[in-house]
Amino acid sequence: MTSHVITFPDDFFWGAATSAYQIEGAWDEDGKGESIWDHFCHTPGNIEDGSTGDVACDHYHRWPEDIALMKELGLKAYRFSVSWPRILPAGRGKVNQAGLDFYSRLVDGLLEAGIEPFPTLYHWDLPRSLQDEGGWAARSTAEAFVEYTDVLSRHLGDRVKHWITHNEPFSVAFLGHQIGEHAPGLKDTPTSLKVIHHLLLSHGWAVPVLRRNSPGAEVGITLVCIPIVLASSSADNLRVGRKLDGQFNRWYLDPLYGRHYPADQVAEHIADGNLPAEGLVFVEPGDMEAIAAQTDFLGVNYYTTIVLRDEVVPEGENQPPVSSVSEVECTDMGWPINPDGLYQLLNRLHFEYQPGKLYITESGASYSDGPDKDGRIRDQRRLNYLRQHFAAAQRAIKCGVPLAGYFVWSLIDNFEWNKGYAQRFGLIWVDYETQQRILKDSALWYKQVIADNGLVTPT
Ligand code: IFM
Repeated sequence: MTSHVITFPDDFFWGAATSAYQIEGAWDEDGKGESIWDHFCHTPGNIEDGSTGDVACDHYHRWPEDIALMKELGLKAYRFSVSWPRILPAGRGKVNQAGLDFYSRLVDGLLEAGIEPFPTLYHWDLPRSLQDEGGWAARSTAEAFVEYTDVLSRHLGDRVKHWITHNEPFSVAFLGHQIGEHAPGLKDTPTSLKVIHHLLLSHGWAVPVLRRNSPGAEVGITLVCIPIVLASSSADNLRVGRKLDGQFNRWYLDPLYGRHYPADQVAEHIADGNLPAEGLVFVEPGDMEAIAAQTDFLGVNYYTTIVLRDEVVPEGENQPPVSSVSEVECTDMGWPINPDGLYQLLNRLHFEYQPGKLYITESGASYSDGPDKDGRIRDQRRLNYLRQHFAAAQRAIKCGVPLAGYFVWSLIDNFEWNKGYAQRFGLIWVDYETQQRILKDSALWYKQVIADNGLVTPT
């Protein structure tokens, strides 16, 4: 096999990503309010290994060490999220200065290290008191989000140049409100449709606030996109593929890019009894225009694709309409690996929706490889995953896709939501007993990729 060197644009943001609840710990320190994830994890039976994010990676206390590790890797950018209940413990009203100070120090520390901060405002840890008032199913939560955005961006807006409003509204709606695996643990599709609308609305309302408080900054939103790959063009495949693409992707992309919610999906939801015959009754005048606020970039989280094969289960048989793809290699999450899916996705987003810029705000793989006897972590499978996905991203850039950065999920091993600590996505190993961090082989390789602004890939 031959190999060749591929390179990236000069100003490409090589980064890594985390989120507040997954790494910070200090769940009730310095005036922080309770979040829905604190509550969810403290309720027995919700997390597979019975763990919580109470301590997690103790990043709240160890952030200087973590920034030093980022610097050692040569990261150009770091994506993290801000814990809303650290800033506004009750969701709105009284501001917790200690929370603002924490993120202020973090941002200053990153800038001193030459690392561009990419904060996400909402990565799932809603203040619990807002959930008590209805959570994202209530329009008032979208209003509270704007207040939170204003407080935070007035404080950090002079230094932050890239803002992400939300992380993966799909996961909030689907995992948290349709199948109940994530906080707040609801199983109600009609509610989840309201939740999505209020998440998107709060994004749209937050955009002008960020522009006002952080002049010249880029503003965007992050979606998890799950391409549907059709193994044949049979009528069943096309119909089911279109439906899944509607549920996972178009329901979010279309309104954000001014196309309203997709009509075929609205009709399906009415037919399924998830919406009344009148349709989207929670949409008020002006909402769709607000949601379609002009943004500077689209953040894309990419992990896997869904492959539909011919033997797809017909609708109405009460089974998921997806056949298994056992011959495809999977990560420890059981997610099939498909680098070409990333290439196809980036092209699709560019040609169909034309965002000004794209960032891959998450992409990575869970593998449990730990230290060998010599202390080294030989996570060759993660390294292969990243190599293949970086190459796919570079092919997309060569096709004209305005991809401006790539954030590996995740900087360090962390709390993987309802799976607890068993799943490890980190470039850096965390020993949860001692909080020791060790760079895995993939991290050392990534360091070289960043230094070279490129890599060697098999042809
Ligand atoms: O850990 C999560 C992250 O919080 C959101 N995107 C997917 C990751 C892996 O499941």
